[in-house]
Amino acid sequence: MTSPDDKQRQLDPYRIDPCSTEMTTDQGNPVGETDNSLTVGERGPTLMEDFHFREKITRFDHERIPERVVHARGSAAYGYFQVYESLAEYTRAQFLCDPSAITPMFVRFSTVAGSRGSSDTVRDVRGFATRWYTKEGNFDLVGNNIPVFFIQDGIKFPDFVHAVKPEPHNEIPQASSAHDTLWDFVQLQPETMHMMMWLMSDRALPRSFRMMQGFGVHTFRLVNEAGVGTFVKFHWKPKLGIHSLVWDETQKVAGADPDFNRRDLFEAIESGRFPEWELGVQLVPEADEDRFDFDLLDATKIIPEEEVPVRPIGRMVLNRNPDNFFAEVEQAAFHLGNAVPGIDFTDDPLLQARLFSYLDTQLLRLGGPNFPQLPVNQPVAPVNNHQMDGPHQMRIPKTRASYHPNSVGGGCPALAGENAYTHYPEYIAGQKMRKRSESFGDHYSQATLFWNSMSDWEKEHIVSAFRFELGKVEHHHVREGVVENLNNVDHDLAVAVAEGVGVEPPQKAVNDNHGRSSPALSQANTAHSPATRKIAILVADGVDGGQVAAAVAALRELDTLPEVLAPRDGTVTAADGTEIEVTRALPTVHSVLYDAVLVPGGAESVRTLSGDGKAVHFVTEAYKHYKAVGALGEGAELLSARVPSGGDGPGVVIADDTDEGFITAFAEAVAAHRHFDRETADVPA
Ligand code: HDE
Repeated sequence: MTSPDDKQRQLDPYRIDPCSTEMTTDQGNPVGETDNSLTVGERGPTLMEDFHFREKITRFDHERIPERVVHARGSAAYGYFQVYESLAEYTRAQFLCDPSAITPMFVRFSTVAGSRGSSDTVRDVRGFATRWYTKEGNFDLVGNNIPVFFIQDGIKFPDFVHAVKPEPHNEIPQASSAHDTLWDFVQLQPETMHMMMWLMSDRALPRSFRMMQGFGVHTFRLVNEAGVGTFVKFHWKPKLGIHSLVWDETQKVAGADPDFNRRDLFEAIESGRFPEWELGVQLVPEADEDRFDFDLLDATKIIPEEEVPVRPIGRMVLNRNPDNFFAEVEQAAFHLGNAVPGIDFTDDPLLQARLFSYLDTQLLRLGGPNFPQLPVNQPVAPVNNHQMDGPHQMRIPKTRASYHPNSVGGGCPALAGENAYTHYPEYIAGQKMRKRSESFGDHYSQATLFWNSMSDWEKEHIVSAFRFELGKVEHHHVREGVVENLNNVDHDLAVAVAEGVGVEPPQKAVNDNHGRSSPALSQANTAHSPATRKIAILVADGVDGGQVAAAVAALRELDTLPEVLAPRDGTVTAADGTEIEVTRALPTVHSVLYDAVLVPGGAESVRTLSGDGKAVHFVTEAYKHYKAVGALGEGAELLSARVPSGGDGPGVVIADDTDEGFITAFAEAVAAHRHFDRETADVPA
C-alpha cells in the first residue's frame, strides 16, 4: 500500500543539504574561491581557463525553462487523500476502493492568463491540478475552480488563449481579461457565455486557494471490475467554505502583496493549519446519458446538483510545502492521460484535445521525454518499459533487449495481466466530419441558471465586473455584441451592463429568462468559519493592555490569526505600563491584507490612532470592504468618526470590554466573511 511516507522517502535522495560538504563545482571539484574571477594580475583580463567561472555563468544563463503557456503562475503543496468507503461498485481504481489506504498527493493551484511573475489576485479562473501517487501509477485530475469551460472543442483553445493573453502588438494587458481581443472572441463565440458569467462573478477573485472549490469539469467515466461504466463529474469542496475578495481589494492587494494567495497557502501549511477539501462525485448511469437537456460531453455545462446530488467520497489534506519551488512546482508536469485502471475518459472533444496537449507541452517545457523521472513527477509505483535514451536519461536500463517481444532479455518486462489498464470498450461508428453536435447548441440556458442562482450582492458584483471589463474595450461594436449576447442570458442584466458602458439598452429577447435556479451555485450558501482569518488589532502607546491580551488570547483560541499593528515596530507601552509586542508596523501593511480589524480602548492610544492617517485609512477601508470591524471602549470613537451612524450596523461589533459576548459576536462577524448588507456609499475611501 502506498502512503505519503513513500513519496517522502522517494524524494529524500534528491534533497540536498548545503552543509553536508564543502563547496564544489558540478563535477565535484573543490572550490576555494567564488568571489573573484581568474585574471592576469589584479586588474588584468579574465582567463578562458577559469572553468569555475565559466560553469557558474553558464549554469546561470540556463536557469529558466519556458513558462507554461497557460497557468504559468501557480503554487503547490503535497498532501494525502483517503476515501471514506469503497467505491468498488463503480470503479476498480484501488485508491478509491480501500478506505484504509492513504494516498500521497501533489496539488498545484494557478491563475491562467498571467505570466509567471504576475499578481495572484487578478480576475481569472484558477487551476486546481491534483495528482495522486497511487500504487497503480499516477492519476492526475487537472481541474479548475470553475465547473465549466470557455469552449466546447479543444481545436478552439489556441484561439481562446490568444484572445485572452496580452495583445500581440504591445503585450498589454498583463493577467487581465479586460481588453478588446478577449471580448471580441466572446461576442463572436457565444458558447463562452456560461463561463463568462462565472468569470465575472466573485469566483474569479478567491480569498485563498484554501477557500476555492475545484472541478474536474469534463464528464469522466468510472469503470468497475465487471467492466460496467458510470459517468462521473468530480468536485472538490473546501472545508473553510468558498470565499472571495472584493474587486477593489484585489487590485490593491496586487500591489501590496502580489504573492497573496501563494503566501496564504505556504503560511497555512507552515503553521500546521492544513487545508482540507472533500472530494465528491456526481454519478450518472450510462443508461441515463440522454436524460438531460444538455449534452454530458459538453464542457460548457454543469449537471445541476439539484438534479444529481454530489456524493462525498473522500478527503484531501495538504500538509507539506515543497522544499524547492523550481524543482517541484515549476517542473511538475500534469497530464490527464496519467490515468489508473477504473477511471476512463469520454468523447468530450475538449477532453480529447487535452489528452494530446499536456504531454506535448511537457516535452517542450521540460526539454525532452525523460521528465517523468523528475522527483515530483515520479510515480511511487515501479516504472518498467522499453522507453529508451533521450536527453537527461537518469535511469540505467540493464538489458540488451529494448524491444517487445524479446527472448534475449528473457521476455522482460512481462506485460501486466489482469491489473493492466484496459480502455473502456465503447462502441463507436460514424462518418468522419467536422461538425459541432446540435446537442451542444444551447449556449444560454445555463448562463441564465447561474445568474438566477446568485444572491443580490453577487448579481451586483457581476454587473460591475461586466461594466469594468467592457469599459476597457475600445471597439464599441464589441461592447454591443457582448450586450446582445447577455440579452439572451437575462434582459435586466443586459440592460444594467449596457447602461454602464454607453451601449443602447437592447429590446427584450424572445427567449428571456427561464426562471430556474440552482442554490448550490451561490457563494451565499457556503460554509463559514473564523479559522485562519487574519485579524488586525490596532494599538498605540496608552492602549488598554488587558483588552489587547484578552482579545489576542481569545481569538487565538478560535484559531484566528490576530496581529498587533502599531504606528511603529518594536513594542508599545499600555496604559497599565505593560509592554506589548508589535507584530508589524502599520506603514508596512495594508487593510486589504487582513480579514478584520479590532480597535481596543485606551484614550491615549485611540487619540494617537485617530491622528494617524494610516490607521484611520486602515479602519475606513476595512469597513468599505465589508469586513468585520470591532471596537472596545474608546476604540469606538475611531470608528464613529469615520463611518456612518457611528459604525453601527452589520458586521460592526462594539463593546466596553473583551467579555465572552464580544468575542462570540466578533468571531461570528469574522466568520461571515463579508457584510454586503452594509451601506458603504458615503464612506470616504
Ligand atoms: Fe489546460 N493546459 N488546456 N485546461 N490546464 C495546460 O499544460 C489545454 C483546460 C489546466 O498546474 C498546459 O503543463 C488545452 C481545461 C490546469 O501545471 C497545456 C485545453 C481545464 C493547468 C494545456 C485546455 C484546464 C493546465 C499548459 C483545451 C480545466 C495547469 C502547461 C482543450 C478542466 C497544470 C501544461 C499545472 C495547463 C492545454 C483546457 C486546466 C498547454 C489544449 C478545460 C489546471 O497543455
